Amino acid sequence: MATTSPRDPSIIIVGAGVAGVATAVTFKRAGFENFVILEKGADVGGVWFWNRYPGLTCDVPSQLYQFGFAPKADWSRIWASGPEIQRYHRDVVEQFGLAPHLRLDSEVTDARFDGRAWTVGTADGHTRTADFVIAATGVLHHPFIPDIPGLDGFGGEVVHTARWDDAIETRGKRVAVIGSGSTGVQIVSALQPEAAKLTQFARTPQWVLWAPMGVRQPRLFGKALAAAPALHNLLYDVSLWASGILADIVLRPSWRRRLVQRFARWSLRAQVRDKALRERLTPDYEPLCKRQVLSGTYYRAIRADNAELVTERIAEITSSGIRTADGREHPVDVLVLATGFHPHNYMRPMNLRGRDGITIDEAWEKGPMAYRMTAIPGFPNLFTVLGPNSPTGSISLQYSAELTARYLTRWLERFRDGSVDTVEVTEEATARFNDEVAEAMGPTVWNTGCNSWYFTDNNTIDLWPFDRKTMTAMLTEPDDRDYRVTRRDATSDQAAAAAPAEQ
Ligand code: NA7
Repeated sequence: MATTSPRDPSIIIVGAGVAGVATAVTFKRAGFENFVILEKGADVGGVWFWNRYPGLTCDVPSQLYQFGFAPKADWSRIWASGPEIQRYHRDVVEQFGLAPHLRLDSEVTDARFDGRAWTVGTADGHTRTADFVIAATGVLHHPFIPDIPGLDGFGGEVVHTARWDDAIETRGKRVAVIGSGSTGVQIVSALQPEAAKLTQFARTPQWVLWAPMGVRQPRLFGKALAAAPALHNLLYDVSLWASGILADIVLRPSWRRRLVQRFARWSLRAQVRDKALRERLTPDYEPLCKRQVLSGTYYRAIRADNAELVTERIAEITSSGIRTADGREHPVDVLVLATGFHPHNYMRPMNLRGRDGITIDEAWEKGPMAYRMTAIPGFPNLFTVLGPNSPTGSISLQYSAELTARYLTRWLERFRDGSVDTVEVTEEATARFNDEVAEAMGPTVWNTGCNSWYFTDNNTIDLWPFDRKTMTAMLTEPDDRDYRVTRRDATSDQAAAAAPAEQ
């Protein structure tokens, strides 16, 4: 741990996934080293640590799904596998010297602001204090277990994809997969070839855009990028720019959107000739409305002789299988829940108490909200990275996390130079930002009449409805008018000089 000056802000970063690692490296590079990263898992990587199901692949090309500060030339595939991405996070932690800051198996259970600093407790009974808390707790990390009658009494193996157990044998077994999102599609493709029978229970069909997800990145290409870092940086910048086209497609109706939607319809028509099956695979909403699923193998898998698509509603789970509403029994040995997550929990169920004891549940009574994804009224010196309204459906998450972290260093700098002790976003600025978000959501494809995990219980869409340029403009320099800043007088400054984060 680096030595600290009296005004060196002590920081607790919660989470060592994409957001936490981006934040830690950004802070370190900006000269803030007095931080500790608390991670509840046994390793870094966040979703890439927790998710290990067969077939796990990132649906963003690897040359874009990486940190701007840590370009990786030698990805083995154009769309990297989960394990390779997790290894990448471990390598980045190593490369940027984050290991001494990292506390694994440290789940934060509560955090309380006392008017001056934060006290953060972990499940192992440890308590730490810090000037700032950064909640980099991610979005898709609390598995959603459906409330289906009889689930508890099932006699075979049950596993949620986000808690995969390598000991589970699916080869030669009758496997049922519930769910048809990205995960359901990937795991059906992976398990079908060796299962005795693969039955997928799809409550809502999804558009599946054809993409050659298994294609390898040519070795020579990786070598060329490694040999020419300038070229590699250029490729990254071009990829970021090109991803702006995707943002434009989802944000506004245009011929570009229609073209992609036609491609989605073609993907189904071209790969599923059987009219009856095609009909059951055809969604009744626009392509791109839900999180778009990509696959080059799914339709082949579900057409296979040992596969069956069941669109009938599940009535109950029995001790030996699944009974659908039409009274049919589907015998099952292994039941796979590809049923997604509670995506709007963020740092909850952490017991988070801000100014005057306000809890995060009280602050988020009307759903999770944060000014520009990062600041919450009532919670001074606490910021989220990839918090509410993060661009999970449009802009690079790594770009967004790094940008947000750099923005936060502005406050850390002002804390260090003594011009700020506590900083809290105002209610007005947050409400204004939320109004802008609500208005901008209007023409987005997410708002065209489907039910997706993007929607909160309050029927708002928890995504970023602006382009990358707007995001960059919003998160470059804090606007003082949107914040309430306090500064203790010089005497108390000296008395209460920031304590380094307890290790
Ligand atoms: P998703 O996209 O939230 O998909 C969950 C799936 O589970 C979806 O098909 C749901 O059907 C289905 N589901 C949930 N509850 C039930 C019940 N009770 N009965 C039947 N089916 C159910 O999660 P994923 O893990 O696939 O993907 C999450 C993200 O990870 C993905 O978007 C990428 O960003 C990466 P529904 O559509 O609600 O009818």
